[in-house]
Amino acid sequence: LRRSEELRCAVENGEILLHYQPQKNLKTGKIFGVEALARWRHPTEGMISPCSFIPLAEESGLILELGAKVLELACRQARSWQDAGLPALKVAVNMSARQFQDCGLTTLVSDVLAQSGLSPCCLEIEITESLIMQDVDAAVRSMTQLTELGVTLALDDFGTGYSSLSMLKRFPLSKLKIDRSFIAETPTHPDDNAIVSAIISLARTLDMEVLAEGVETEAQADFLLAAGCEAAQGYLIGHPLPPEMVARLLAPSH
Ligand code: G
Ligand code: G
Ligand code: MN
Ligand code: NA
Repeated sequence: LRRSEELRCAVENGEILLHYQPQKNLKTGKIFGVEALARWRHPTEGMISPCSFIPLAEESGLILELGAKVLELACRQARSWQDAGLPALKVAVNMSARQFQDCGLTTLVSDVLAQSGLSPCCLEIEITESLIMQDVDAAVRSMTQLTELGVTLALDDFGTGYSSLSMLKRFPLSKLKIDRSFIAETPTHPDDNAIVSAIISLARTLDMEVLAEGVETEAQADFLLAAGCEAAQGYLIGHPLPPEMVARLLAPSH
């Protein structure tokens, strides 16, 4: 069986599941969101990382079905946490270029929100710079349609791509996610400190939220707070977790 065929069956058979990485406000200590990260629970090979099957799904075109499945799982899970009485949180879903170029995307998102009963403001869609720079006008159109649904958009891995700063203004983005490669050497490396501080200022100037990825140490968290970035994601706050572990993290008794 070809690997892509195997992946197609995996999507149909429910072998794709999501782990959720918590996002925290460093100032208040509140968990305000989670990023959904796909996993393939292979019957014989165990848990397979998205780094190996997302590219395969993109090449084979299966990313549309896989992406729809991920969206559905994430929205249903977020709604189910709410129904269980847990504090409201936003769920962030990663999107590939192929999904973003699909003219049925807005309808899909709208349908999944309606079917899951999740409020649009509880869904964030993460896109990358390379994705939106492929066709700027088309990206602006798709992004505008999504924001009209009430969904918010975050720019993932910010700083690693090539979008010009003037371009950023054209996109209806709510949030910049600072790539973890810049966070890794803070606060010991002055160049990285300067880059991170500049991104935080840029976000403020453009009236956007900013979140630091890959936060692993207290020293990094302290640096970020001092630099004006309150939102963080990374191993210091939590690893990607199965849904039941997220519920435990969120429960008021925790
Ligand atoms: O946990 P981590 O190894 O979980 O994720 C690796 C990469 O896979 C990340 O860059 C993330 O953006 C990507 N990824 C994870 N889940 C999805 C998904 O559902 N769709 C897409 N397009 N990318 C994903
Ligand atoms: O979409 P994105 O590329 O940002 O996906 C997040 C990826 O980063 C996942 O592979 C996740 O497991 C990984 N990750 C999350 N937090 C940390 C962290 O604190 N340190 C490192 N090195 N990787 C992280
Ligand atoms: Mn992401
Ligand atoms: Na990222």
